[in-house]
Amino acid sequence: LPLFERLERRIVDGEREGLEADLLAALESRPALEIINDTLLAGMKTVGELFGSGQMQLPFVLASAEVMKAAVAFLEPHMEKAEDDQGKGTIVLATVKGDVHDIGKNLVDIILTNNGYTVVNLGIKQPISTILSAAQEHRADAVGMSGLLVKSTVVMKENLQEMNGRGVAKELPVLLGGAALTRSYVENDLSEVYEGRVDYARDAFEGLRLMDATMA
Ligand code: B1M
Repeated sequence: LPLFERLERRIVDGEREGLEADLLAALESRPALEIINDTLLAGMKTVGELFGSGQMQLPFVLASAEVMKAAVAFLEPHMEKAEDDQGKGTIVLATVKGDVHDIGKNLVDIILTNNGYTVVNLGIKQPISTILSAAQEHRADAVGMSGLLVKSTVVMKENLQEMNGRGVAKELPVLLGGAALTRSYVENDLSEVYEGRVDYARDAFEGLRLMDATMA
């Protein structure tokens, strides 16, 4: 297979051996971010489709996710950083309670960090109490929550209600993302619930644009 097709295939097949050599070769003709967006994420999309239609079993999905993570970790030092653009603000980022999916969240971390934000990445399965403690401790300017399961969309709603109850909504804008969310659910339903600002980001770049807008 040609290089980029082979790289995409590696994600689908969970094939780690020789990954770094292929990524190095890919970097000769494309920037790291483009490799992630156009090639690696295309592979993850196929994984999602195969899993969703019952053609791929969970251990293989896990293997694909591991290769994806290894590839992103390898590419990260090769990404462009906005050096003169530091100190734009602090965001606490987490995957919500009950949800282990973190590839998208970690991409958001990388994009925001490379563009001047301080990101406090709490990891997966984080209850709102932990998220809010971290926000307070780090004097965060915003909270970002990721979740890929349908039930995570309910958790996000409960989290926003909890934030209202604690009286922190006005000072903590919230950024939400993850495959189970829709723009209309966030912009209509959740905006009604939350007493502060809540935005939906389709991908990590929209997350960056929204953070820039929030901090402006
Ligand atoms: Co699971 N999984 N999974 N999974 N998994 C999904 C989400 C699923 C849609 C697959 C399917 O059925 N087609 C399905 C959910 C169905 C539903 O809820 N209705 C599902 C399921 C069912 C499950 C389990 C329940 C399976 C089981 O155990 N029987 C289980 C859940 C465990 C749990 O959470 N409690 C499970 C487990 C796993 C693995 C561990 C094997 C693995 C995750 C490994 C990991 O993350 N470390 C995994 C994977 C890999 C997937 C799919 C195939 C791929 C997810 C992914 O990484 N995509 C996924 C299929 C799919 O999403 N369609 C699936 C790439 C990633 C970059 O995309 O995270 O969406 P994503 O991020 C995007 C945007 O959404 C956005 O930016 C990114 C792009 O730039 N974004 C944000 C995300 N977060 C953001 C936050 C922001 C802003 C933007 O601001 C804060």
